[in-house]
Amino acid sequence: MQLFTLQAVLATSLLTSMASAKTIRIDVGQTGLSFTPDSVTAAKGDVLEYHFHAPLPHSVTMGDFSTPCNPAKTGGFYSGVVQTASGENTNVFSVTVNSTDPIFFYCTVPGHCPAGMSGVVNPSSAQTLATYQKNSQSANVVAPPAAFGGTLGPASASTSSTSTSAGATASPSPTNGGGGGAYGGFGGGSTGGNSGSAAVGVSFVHFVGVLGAMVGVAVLMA
Ligand SMILES: *[C@@H]1O[C@H](CO)[C@@H](O)[C@H](O)[C@H]1NC(C)=O
Ligand SMILES: [Cu+2]
Repeated sequence: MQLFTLQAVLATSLLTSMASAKTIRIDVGQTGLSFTPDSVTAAKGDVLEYHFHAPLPHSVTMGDFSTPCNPAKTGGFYSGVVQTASGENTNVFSVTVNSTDPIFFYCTVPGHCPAGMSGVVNPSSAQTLATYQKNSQSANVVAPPAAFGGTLGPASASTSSTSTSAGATASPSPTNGGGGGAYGGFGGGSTGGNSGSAAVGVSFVHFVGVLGAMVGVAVLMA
């Protein structure tokens, strides 16, 4: 009886640990040729969710620090070019973060990456966005042949327009007067996200501990 209770407690905390992956919203082309925010901290398992805005076509693809505006030589992702008629696109591009190594990303539409349309996940002191963008200014822009490495589809409930930026999408023009306020709010959230990544780290340790305990219980029951 006690073992079953213990199992229930362990299973619950296991689920709690696994639910701590974050969805990180990044707006694409909402404020000119830029990603907002253009620098984020993410843990393994977190999901980057790119939200595209009118009027210009944009894309997002993973690059390498050493070759700005060119696709990553191994792995990565590419959304394909996304055209948005007005406001915010109903589809978002979602990609899972698989490690805490720096991930540079940029827009493949001609001219955009050299103009500074790039960003980074988990920058390091050796690989900064400032250096990447400086080296991008004279780079040739290359796009992967086809979309891969993520999914293009409706946003998750937590970041959908209706729940976080109804004012921005209801606006018929992409001038984003209202959006500024909504995304100011998001900026605060992203700070929370940074401290959240520490929490995810703790959760992972917790998760490993829980796994160990479950193995112990299985041994006891055998
Ligand atoms: C993470 O792994 C998945 C599955 O292999 C892949 O599709 C995705 O592109 C990877 N994410 C990154 C940031 O490379
Ligand atoms: Cu672009």
